[in-house]
Amino acid sequence: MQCRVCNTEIHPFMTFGQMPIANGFLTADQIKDEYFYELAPAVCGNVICGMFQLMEQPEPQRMFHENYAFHTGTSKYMDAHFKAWAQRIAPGSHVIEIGCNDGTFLQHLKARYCDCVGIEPAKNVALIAQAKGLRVRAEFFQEFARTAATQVDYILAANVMCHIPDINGMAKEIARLLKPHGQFIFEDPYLPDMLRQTSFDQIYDEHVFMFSASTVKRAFAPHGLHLIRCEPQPVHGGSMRYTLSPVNMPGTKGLEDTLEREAAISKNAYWHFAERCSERREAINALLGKLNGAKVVGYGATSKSTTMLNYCGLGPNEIQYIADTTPIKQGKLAPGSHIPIRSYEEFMLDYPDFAILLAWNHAAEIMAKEKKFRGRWITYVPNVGIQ
Ligand code: DWN
Ligand code: ZN
Repeated sequence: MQCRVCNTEIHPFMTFGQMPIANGFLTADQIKDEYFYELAPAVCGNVICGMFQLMEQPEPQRMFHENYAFHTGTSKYMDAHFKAWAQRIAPGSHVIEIGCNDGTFLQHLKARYCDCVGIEPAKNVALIAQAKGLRVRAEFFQEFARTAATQVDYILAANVMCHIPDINGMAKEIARLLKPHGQFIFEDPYLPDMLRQTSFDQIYDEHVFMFSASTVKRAFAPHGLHLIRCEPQPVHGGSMRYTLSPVNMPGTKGLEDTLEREAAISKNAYWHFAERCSERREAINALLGKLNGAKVVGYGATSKSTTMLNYCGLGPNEIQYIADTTPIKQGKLAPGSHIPIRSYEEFMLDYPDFAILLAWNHAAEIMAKEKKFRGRWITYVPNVGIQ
């Protein structure tokens, strides 16, 4: 297998085994046709690349389609995050948002009088955005770029760039569609945060890359997109926002410091991470094994939880159901583990003894609204424990 950025041969440093599509919530009659692939991460050994990536990623059409299960608007905190980001975009700018999902960010940009177009390949969420009166093209960015010619002030992407395997093709089109003083700003989960917290469940089919400032800098520079700023974000379990410019100017002090810290991460860090993943799996199983007879449910049917549940070999015997506020997930089964997904009301009406916090990245929002829950929370990131 060749590195998707530089073509160097890559090898996995660990495997999570066979995995289903992370957002492939399914009905009982679909179980027999459920699709699996091997989830195994690798780090490119080429020193001028070093990209963290999956060995294998299912075809995009298996992941992003008319039944895409993740809707950005399910988190009020994320809505506030996008509102704050929109405040930093110059009013009246011409903007393209790649992967706009249900239009949560676009709405805030529109409120800033920006002339925006969203590009979203998952047709169901694109329709939701269109119904809000937003201009959204229901297609992959590469399709859009084939005919697009107008240069814009900003190209924005949140939790999207790390999903797209053809990073060179994307960079080329983004560079072409930006005005000479335009900016390409995107954010994604941050690799050093994942290593630090052993948040191994950030690794799943959609996340074909896990970026750091160093790998972003090296991947985009050959296409004339220069990394000039990086800003840590507290969302999605630790993210980084990258600002790239067609103009090659000195990076900020924050960027220089970040690059220096990243340079200190040794190759052994990945072997140690792999060891900690298997320790974490044992600890999760040991903890659940001690709760015999108690009612244990999951909270938040996240994409991340697909990795955790399948890697740990958990199913309906260990976790009765997973409560989630997203209507399209309710009544279905979680991918691979086949744990039933139930509505949030079910959780509220009959509290369990234990709730395993699968949406751990939304802990602050969830704790603020779950003050009446008298059971105990089980966490597994950053540590396994009962809170
Ligand atoms: O990159 C991606 C990120 C942005 O979103 C995608 N690849 C897919 C998705 O990942 P995820 O599914 O791990 O995202 P979340 O935001 O951690 O998912 C939270 C889930 O929990 C949603 O299904 C909604 C649900 N939820 C809930 O039931 N009650 C969320 C909150 C905040 C709640 O209070
Ligand atoms: Zn490479």
